[in-house]
Amino acid sequence: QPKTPSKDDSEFRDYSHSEISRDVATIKNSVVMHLTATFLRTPASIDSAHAYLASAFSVRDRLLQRWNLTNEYHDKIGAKRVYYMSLEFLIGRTFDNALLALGLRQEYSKVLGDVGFCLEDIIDEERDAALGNGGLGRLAACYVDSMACSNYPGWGYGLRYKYGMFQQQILNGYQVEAPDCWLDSPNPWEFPRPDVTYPVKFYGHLVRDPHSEHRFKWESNVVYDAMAFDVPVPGYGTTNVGNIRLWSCKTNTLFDLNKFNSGDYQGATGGQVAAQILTDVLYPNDNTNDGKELRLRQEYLFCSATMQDILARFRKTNRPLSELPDLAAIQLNDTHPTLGVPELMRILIDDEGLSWDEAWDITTRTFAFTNHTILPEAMEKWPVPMLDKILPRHMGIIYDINLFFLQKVEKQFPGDRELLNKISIIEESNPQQVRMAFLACVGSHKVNGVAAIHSDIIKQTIFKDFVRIQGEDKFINKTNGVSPRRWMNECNPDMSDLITEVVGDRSWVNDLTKVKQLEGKLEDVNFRERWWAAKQKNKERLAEYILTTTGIKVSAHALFDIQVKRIHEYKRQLMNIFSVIYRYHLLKQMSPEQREQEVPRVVIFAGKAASGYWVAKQVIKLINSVAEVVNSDEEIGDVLKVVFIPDYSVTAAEVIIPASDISQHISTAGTEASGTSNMKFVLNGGIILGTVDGANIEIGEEIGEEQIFFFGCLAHEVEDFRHYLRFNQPKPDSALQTAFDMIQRNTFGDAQLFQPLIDAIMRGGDVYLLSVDFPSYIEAHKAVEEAYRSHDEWVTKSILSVARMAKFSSDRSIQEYAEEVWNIEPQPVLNCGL
Ligand code: RUG
Repeated sequence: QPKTPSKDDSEFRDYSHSEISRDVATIKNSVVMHLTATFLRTPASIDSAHAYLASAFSVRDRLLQRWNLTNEYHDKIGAKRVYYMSLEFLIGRTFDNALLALGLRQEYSKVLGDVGFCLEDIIDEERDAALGNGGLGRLAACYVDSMACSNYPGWGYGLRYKYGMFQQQILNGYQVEAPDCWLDSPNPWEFPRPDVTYPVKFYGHLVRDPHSEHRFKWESNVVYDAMAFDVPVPGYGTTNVGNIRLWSCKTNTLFDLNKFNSGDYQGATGGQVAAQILTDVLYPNDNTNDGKELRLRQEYLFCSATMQDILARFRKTNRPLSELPDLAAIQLNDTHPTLGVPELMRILIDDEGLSWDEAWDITTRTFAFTNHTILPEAMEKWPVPMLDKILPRHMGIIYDINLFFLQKVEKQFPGDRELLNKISIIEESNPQQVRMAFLACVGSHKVNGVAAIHSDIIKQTIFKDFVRIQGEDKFINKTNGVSPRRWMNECNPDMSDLITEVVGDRSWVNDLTKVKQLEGKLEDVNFRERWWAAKQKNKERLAEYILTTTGIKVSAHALFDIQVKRIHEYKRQLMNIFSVIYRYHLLKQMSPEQREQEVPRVVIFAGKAASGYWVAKQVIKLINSVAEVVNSDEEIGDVLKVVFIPDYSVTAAEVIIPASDISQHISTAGTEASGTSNMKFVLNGGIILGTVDGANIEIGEEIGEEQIFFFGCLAHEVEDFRHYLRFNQPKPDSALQTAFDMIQRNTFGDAQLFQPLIDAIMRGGDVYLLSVDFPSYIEAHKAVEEAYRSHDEWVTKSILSVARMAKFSSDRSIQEYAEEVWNIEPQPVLNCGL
């Protein structure tokens, strides 16, 4: 047991509360100190990798001091905290973000410049923390950023995967996956907390408590230790620093010395290997659930450690457990952390001795749930036998939750057996399955979708009966948002400087409503030119990036037409590449003089396909095959270029997004819950070509529909089209037919490779309605071209769009969650007087 000081701690406290000096000399001193004392280098043997590490550690010192202060303060005032539980945090890089947040960019630039380094090169030494697949994980990272910047006491909870999102290489046009060993070099942005470790049990058997109907003792000798790593989240322009606590499976206690001593060396480490694998790998699935046992065990390790940690913090307040919801709000980011519900019930009943009703009341007042999709393949369901084997106590609790819920519904709607079947948490399939979305819904006091259309759809589909049973008020909308810090100020410095000039200072970074002032600059010719020049510079930066990553030379004067996101059938990259093929066909029909008149275009794709998703991988191959033919066609030259940028990541996005003229968000209506890159593109002065889906709709409402190129069928029409196509052959228009014909004539290599993609449309019912939307898609492309020709019209659209995008700051989303779901208040640490 560690000892506490016997004297007053003020002696140390004074030192810990005075800010570390921020002048260049002190910074230089601390960089050199880390270089020598942390990394055993001398200034004579410094390289850019160590310059980065030493600088990052010196910035970290400044952050950790504030981090401590923030947590100490929030503890002291007994602030209610929100805990954002997410199996994914797609953080990206932290160094530049932290420098900007602390206002120390210039100082570090000077310190590094003094030894001949350029800050931008040093920033490039950092590896992304890619602990997420796409939108869902990046949203979680934006949300903790907003909590910190808006001074909300909030923590993220997640897993510290040893291997993050895989690295994508393109070989012979195909995606090849390589492990992302991001922890191979020291990570300045995590802080190991061996003192914060919890045991997590698996398997075993139950012993009923003779004195209580609901209480059990769960006995098992399969116990793993989850150890915390804290990742500080810098708040821009505030002393508050947020935290993401990531769990890693600790293995050293599992080393079997007896086996080792008897010569069984493999057996000695067997337990360690089994434990280690739990937090080794991020499942690379976006919008799919592949039902693997290891994933279930990951989810439980995460939930159990998190619940134990939240309760440990709560216990320190000495308040009764019934007050937990007054000090803690837990948000479930999708169904992945839903086991937190039965885990909290288990602890409250079995360990704390509460009655079922007391425990259920606390649990449902604490949890809230965000749904991010209605795609059937993404819906998490766990086979009852699997859950029962791995987590026997939780299976029992889930049965009871279901039983009491169904009993209540039976009272409300007597005799409606069909209703009970439909809403039961246990699906009567063979084997039975636990429907995690229903468990999350029943265990939470609020359920939200992530854009207005999506929140409406879930109320009409998966949660329709729950709305009837539990009331309209429980089901709300919280439209997603993105952080203006990363997605404007950091990634687009020139545009940000222009906005700062108009606003008068950089305060818009924390209050995006101020960008409205840009509207006053619409008629200012000089401003418009500078706006365009900033975009042009971003395009040149991307052209350079394309050259280094793909070897393809593109003209920065062409229209940059970008679709970057996970490769998925519903996102319809296939429709995009079909339209590129058709464009290529048209260009080939033209005379050189006619081609001269065309708007030159670079069509840019990037995105990863889940490793087991064959169709998505064939789409990547098709894009690369088309690129190869088009890019080497001398007749076509710069009029059309096609690029697939490998290994899409947060850092790549920061280069790609600011450079767009047009970006495509073209999911079949009703399938993309929200989308968040659509927001990022518009916030960087790009125009959207999109369907009437997800957040595109609200973006259109905010910035004016004239600023968006909408096309395609509407969500309410989709079912009828699908129904028709189930029984009738699609009728591709001549443009789509032309694209099919070109593929089938082996224009892009062996047609056999791509025939299944065409078959999915022509014989597979065209589930994503490519044949339905293609004609209006081609028309929309023509409208884009016309608008782009009129330079003035385009610049107006671009400025107006940014000016009207305030709603899509994640600060707005977080404020809404704080007020309507979490009931928490901002608690700025500044002048806290600790
Ligand atoms: O597909 C959705 C996006 O539409 C959304 O913007 C994002 C954040 O809300 O979440 C994505 N998502 C949904 N990723 N995985 C899922 C289902 O697990």
